[in-house]
Amino acid sequence: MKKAKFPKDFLWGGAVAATQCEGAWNRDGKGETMLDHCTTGNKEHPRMVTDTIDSRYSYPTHNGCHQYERFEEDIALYEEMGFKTYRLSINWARIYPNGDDLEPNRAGVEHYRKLFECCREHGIEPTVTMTHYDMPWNLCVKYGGWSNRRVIDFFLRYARTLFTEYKGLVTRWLTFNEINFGTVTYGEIVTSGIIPKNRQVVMDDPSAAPEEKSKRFLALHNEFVASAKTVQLGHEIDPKNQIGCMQCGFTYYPLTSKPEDVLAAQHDMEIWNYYCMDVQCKGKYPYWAKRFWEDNGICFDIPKGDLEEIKKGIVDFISFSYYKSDCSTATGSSKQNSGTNFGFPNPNLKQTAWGWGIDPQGLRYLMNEFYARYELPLMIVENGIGEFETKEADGRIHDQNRIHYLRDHILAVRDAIRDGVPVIGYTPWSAIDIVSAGTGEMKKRYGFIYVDADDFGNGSYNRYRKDSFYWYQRVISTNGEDLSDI
Ligand code: BGP
Repeated sequence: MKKAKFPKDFLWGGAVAATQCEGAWNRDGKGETMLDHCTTGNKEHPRMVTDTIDSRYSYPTHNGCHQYERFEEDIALYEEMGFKTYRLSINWARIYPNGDDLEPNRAGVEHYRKLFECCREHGIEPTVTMTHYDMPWNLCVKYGGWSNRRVIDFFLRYARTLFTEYKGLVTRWLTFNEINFGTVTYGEIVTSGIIPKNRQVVMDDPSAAPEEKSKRFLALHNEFVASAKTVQLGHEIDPKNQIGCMQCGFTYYPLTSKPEDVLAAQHDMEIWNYYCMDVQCKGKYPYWAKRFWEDNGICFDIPKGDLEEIKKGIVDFISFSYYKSDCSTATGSSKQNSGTNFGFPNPNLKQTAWGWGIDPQGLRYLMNEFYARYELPLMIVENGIGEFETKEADGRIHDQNRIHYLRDHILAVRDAIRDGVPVIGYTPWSAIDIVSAGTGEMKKRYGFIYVDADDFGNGSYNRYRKDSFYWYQRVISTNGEDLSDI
């Protein structure tokens, strides 16, 4: 195996999101969020959004993996693995329970202070997402989520609180998790906080009317303005702050060499990746946006001054998630189902149990695309494989597939570094088993640490080191040089 070329200060770590790991959904003054109203689903049945918390259903975020109360134990395990950084998120509704409150909830503020201090004490630098699928429910119901411009000011109040309270403790921030999901129904719900008319959390609803799409793209526009103002505010409060965008990285290949399939792939790359990245990384909408809006009947106003704000708030770096690649075709319809599935499956790739095409080279391809286009440093803040796993009688978990998946993707990152792409760090999804965002299942496991819990909140929630825990420990201690099996 060739020598790794990871920089000395490379940030190895792991990632989670508050709504998926914390639990304690109604403790210490926390408000309800959109995800707190999403039921457990699976790959055949989409999650549902219910108006009230209905005892007939289970709501996986209400339990997460109990990290709210067990964070000290988890962070000690991360230190044992050698994490340099922990990518986690603050739950917006712990700080501003209704989103439009004038004063923050002190218990929420103090909880995260303890959490960040604990990370620092264990030699781990926090990388913090400001919002990861946690729009306060009140903002969804009362204001229509991000489709209402007033939410920009509520978010800025929240951002100011975070930058001020955690000054010195946190300097690496991500604004909106996977903002680009906002171009389809899934993100319209989980990121933009728009309650779906049929109450189903699906990837994309082909029956969406132009007015609904217009609302969706207006919501995204408001998020862009909020993101740009947040970047400016963060720099003003502490010039040491580094603020990144966070994209779901989509690699699309043409299904065939037919020119119309090549154009379809280009179009998918544009919409899924560059619509948002151009705004956040170049400070302007892509040149093809007008035609895209026209062709799809999308119409919304851009108030005076917004485009100037957007220009002033270019991010410092690009962070992104990467799990899979898909194909595009001008003729076939794409495969969409309950979970986070999209695109046309690539016949050349093996798929995970949830139907995601495993493609390490797609990561290298994407990293080169992103860097060529924006010339900003990259951080891979999510990458991993969801698997069914069982704990053996001796307490061991043999997750060989995860080890192979991560090894091949780390090799792809190393290749991209050798290509000349500057990379800050790599935080696989997920540091520990947590509930899936797409399907709400606990049994779709991603972690280095096994959590004894099922989809419905049963179990001891005790932690067990998987084989990948020991493997990743060695990867980090050799700075990516030793990737061999254990
Ligand atoms: C990303 C989200 C994460 C995470 C991950 C895996 O899109 O940012 O929150 O959940 O995907 O997806 P899933 O949980 O649906 O398997």
